[in-house]
Amino acid sequence: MNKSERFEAIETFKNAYIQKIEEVSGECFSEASLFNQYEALAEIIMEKNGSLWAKTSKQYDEIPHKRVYLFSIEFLIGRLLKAFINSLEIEDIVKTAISELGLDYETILNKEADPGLGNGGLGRLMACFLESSATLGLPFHGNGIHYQHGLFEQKIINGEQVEVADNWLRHGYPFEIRKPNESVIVKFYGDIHYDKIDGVLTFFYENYEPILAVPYDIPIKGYHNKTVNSLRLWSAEPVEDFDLPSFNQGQFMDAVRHKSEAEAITQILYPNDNKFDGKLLRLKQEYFFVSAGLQRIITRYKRYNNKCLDEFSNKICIHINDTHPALCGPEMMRILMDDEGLSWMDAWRITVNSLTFTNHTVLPEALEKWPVDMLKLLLPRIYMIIEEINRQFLDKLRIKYGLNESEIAALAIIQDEQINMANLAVVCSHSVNGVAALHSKILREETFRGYYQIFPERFNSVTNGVTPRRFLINSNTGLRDLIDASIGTEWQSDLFALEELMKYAEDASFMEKYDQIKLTNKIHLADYIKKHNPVTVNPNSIFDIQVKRIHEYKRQLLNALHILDLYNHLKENPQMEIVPHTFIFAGKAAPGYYFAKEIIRLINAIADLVNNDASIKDQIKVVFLANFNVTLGEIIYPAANISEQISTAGKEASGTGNMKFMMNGAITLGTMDGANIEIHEAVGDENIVTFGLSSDEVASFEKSGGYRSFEVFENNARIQKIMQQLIDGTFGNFSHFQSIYDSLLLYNDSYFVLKDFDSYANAQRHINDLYQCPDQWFRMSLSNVAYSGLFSSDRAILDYQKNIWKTL
Ligand code: CRA
Repeated sequence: MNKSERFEAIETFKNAYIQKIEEVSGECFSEASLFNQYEALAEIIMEKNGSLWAKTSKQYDEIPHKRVYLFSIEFLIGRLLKAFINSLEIEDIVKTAISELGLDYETILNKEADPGLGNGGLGRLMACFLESSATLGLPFHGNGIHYQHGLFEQKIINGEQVEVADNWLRHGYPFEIRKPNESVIVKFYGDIHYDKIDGVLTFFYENYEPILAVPYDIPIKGYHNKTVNSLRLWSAEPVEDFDLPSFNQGQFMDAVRHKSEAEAITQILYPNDNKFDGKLLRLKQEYFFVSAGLQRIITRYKRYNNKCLDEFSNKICIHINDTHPALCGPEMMRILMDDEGLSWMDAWRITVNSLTFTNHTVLPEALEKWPVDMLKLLLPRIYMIIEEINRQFLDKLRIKYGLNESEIAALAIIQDEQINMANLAVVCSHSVNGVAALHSKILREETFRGYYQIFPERFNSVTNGVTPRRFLINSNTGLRDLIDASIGTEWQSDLFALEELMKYAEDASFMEKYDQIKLTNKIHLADYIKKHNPVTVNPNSIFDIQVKRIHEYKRQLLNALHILDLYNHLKENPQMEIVPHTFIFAGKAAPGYYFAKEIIRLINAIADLVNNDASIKDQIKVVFLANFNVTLGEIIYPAANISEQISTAGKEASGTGNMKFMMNGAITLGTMDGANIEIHEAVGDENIVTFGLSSDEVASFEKSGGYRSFEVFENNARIQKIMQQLIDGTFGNFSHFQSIYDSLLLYNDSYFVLKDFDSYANAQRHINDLYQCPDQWFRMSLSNVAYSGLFSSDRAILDYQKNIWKTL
């Protein structure tokens, strides 16, 4: 764009914007509120998306490629306005126009709600996958739930987590389009009768409760291209708003009861990460979006394929994201047989050939197992189908594979009057994958060992990835501009090209600019901290950051106890000097997870103690930032020096925060777990700091009933001191941490916190030394950026295409 074209574009935008502000507010431009300014900008951008959206759908219909539908109970998409503006390549025009109108671009963007329609890594991964697919121009759509309330907002009051309902739709959401004419009915409860009609067994489903599923579509815009895909979220509504007969009989409460019961299904996201809690309403949610999504996909497919389903699995792939949508198997069977009249055999062939499944966890407490009675009552026809899938599968194990009864029992879908959803998903899909190399190995050798023996060809592995657009290009603009100026812009769509940065590893002027950018990002985060917490942090200190859900296996406790130990050290050695450290935490605990909440309380108690003790001369500061979400992450990742990835080895399937930090030049301090192992391989031993037990060591301790934490305690005076401090009034007379103390000592420390303590403390000391060699530190940091190509979700999507969906 030359100078006069640019000028023209800015003027045109200004006029359109002024007009739009007046349209949305009914006020003249100067009177309109900040929210009106945001609404108007969102509308203009949605109009631009809209025409590309329509064109993309038309193109997909004309040149029919295999389509992939990603079924997931969570999609954590983050704010969209800035991402849209950047992907449309109009940021410069919009920013300049807005500032020339005397308004503030960033403040306007901050009016957008951050839709919290997911708990953590799993939901955010799906959002990255959607963005990458659109950027790669692939027909790939999401299918999920339109939660009225997303993940709770976290407040920290007196050091404790307090949950506040999230009402992201309060002021409306400008990026969704409601499509009532594409609604479908989902049926719950009722009775099944069957009859032979003309020799064919036919099922009748009666007395069911119909719920209306209404889709809301959100555009997923590709970066710097014209592709716009869809994320379809289903909302539950009553088939009829109001039960008029009850109302007429004066039963006013009954008349509205049906409405609120229906709406309850999509009212709220369950706030658990990596934990199954077995509630009936959750089962309703799972079936609801599975059934609505599949019905619509099959109807649409028939419309474009002469009503014939033979080729369905060559043209459609339904991807089951963890087990929450595992009812896709039986539901697809139901639709194909009961609604479409196919035989069991034909329906089964199409179902298995269409479905693929990703497992995201091996934690036993996360594995979904629904009681048979609950499923039978809520979904009687689906239960019948699961029973039959199970019966046929077990017969096959007996006859074809010659397994004995105990081997068969281990692979059954129905076990101890429960439906094992992971087993159901494996049996109904033609591909099963883990999300990092170690995790996939554990799936093959442990979790799904028996399945791997009979279906080795079904097993795959795809290491997770994150989108560099959201987590580097749009959120670390300083680094983006430096990279662009140094190696061109190709890396933005091929992240492997970042390797070229290594040619600057010895370049002093590059290093100076690079370090300056990190400092600017740290100042930005320090300002945020100052606004939200009663502490001032030093931007020249090491920013050592752990942000993720609070979970015992992620071991925020190890980090916190080490800080307490470091503090003790400084107190005992007043002459000692370390590189100043700022330890930053953020993350939500599930509301019912008492222990995780205690960990938050402990971190805040340590922060109080350390931050207010002048004797340690500001050498360490501790910060817990409230309400971690995608938006806050975008401020945090670019500012990190150290990325804490310290889970008990074998427990973190992959991790994705580790990748976001790495891309922004943070050095991983991690265990050999999940994708840390691949990060280690990518950057080399000298550019990462690892510590702790290996997953094999953890597993072997676990097999022999754990290790003896008390022995570690007895032989380590430093550990004795910090343990004592948990219960001796160090944090105030009424502030004890007995449950933490007990879990580490009485209950044998199931997550190996004390066992790994020394190794972690050594790793921390090593970091302290490394930071004092600026050249080396710079090379380590740059290597992390340069070798992050493997961790782009573009690469992950290409792997899925090639090895799993077979769409390449
Ligand atoms: N909690 C894993 O624990 C992984 C993500 C995405 C998780 C993470 O290690 O990076 O999935 N598992 O694959 C999960 O949600 C139900 O299981 C997660 O986010």
